[in-house]
Amino acid sequence: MGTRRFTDEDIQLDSLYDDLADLDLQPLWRLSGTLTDEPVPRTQPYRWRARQLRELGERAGRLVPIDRGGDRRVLSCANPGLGGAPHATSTLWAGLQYLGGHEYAPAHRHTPAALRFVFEGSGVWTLVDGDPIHMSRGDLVLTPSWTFHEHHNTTADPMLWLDVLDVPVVSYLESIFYEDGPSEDVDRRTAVRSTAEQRWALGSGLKPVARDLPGPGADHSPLLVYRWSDTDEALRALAGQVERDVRLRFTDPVRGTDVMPTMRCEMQRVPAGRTTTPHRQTGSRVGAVLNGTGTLVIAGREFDVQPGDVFAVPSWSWLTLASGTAEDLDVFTVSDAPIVEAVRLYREEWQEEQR
Ligand code: 1HN
Repeated sequence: MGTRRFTDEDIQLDSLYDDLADLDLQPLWRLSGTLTDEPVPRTQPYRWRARQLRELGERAGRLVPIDRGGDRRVLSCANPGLGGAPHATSTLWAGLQYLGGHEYAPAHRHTPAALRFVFEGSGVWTLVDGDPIHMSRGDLVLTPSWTFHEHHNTTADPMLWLDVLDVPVVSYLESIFYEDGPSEDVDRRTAVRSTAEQRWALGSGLKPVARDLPGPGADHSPLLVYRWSDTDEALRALAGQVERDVRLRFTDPVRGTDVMPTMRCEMQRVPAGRTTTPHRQTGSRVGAVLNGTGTLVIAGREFDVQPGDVFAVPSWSWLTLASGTAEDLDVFTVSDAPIVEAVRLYREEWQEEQR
């Protein structure tokens, strides 16, 4: 397919457009929509329901084996604004992974970075470059760019988690690399506590200073898992000190930066019966509800939410979260903010007058 052919009633101009098209050139003076007053995202506000994700995950579990080639049983969230791409937003891939009892997903690595946020179950270990990390509900597990990772379920119960990757960005940059693990054999090691936690989850602002321990490495947080019990405790501690909602950012324990160069992870708690101040930021986000029910308003569209729901927030779209009256609403979000900040395009705004 050639480039777009512009036309004009003026014969000479029309002939110019013809020649331009032949040479794959386009006249800027006829191109509109390149520079908009504000971002006009293709990503649509959207919500995938937990009940449907779980039911379909289970069905896939019965029908689709995990083999080399397929490798992972993931239902990818395809935002209807993105022309059929299996992307949740313009920059983020999100999907529900279903690993049945005693199943395993073999080792591989790729340049897109990934993270897991656990919805259900507690029988899976993810090995990240050989370090066995136990996963349970509410945990955040990192598999940074180019780290080998594999999952194995030691129990008879299925496990479900949300995968979020920076695939759309790495793909856009035409920088995807992939490699199978060194062995077809599954590494079924487990550990009570990962090596990463033993070294880097010392708490109280402490970090190890030892010549014979490897340093943290520059590319991502050396801590590869953030436990729900710690997140919950921190949310509780802060809840009494703020007026409305509490938001925590997951950070590299050594540098205080985002957990990975491309993705920012946060957990927000909206106390029962409260509504957050409308907020918007450049760059897109994927969210997941861990606890509670409520209503989200994304760019004027309203979505009721339940635990396990996944949603997409387009760039520069107002987002308001309202919790139900019975329970606090806990929402995990992933954004592309580290990239947007790195290229100095980050803007955010609160709609204070709605207080
Ligand atoms: C991947 O490697 C995993 O390792 C999950 O669990 C989801 C989605 C796109 C590309 C690679 C995994 C993925 C993925």
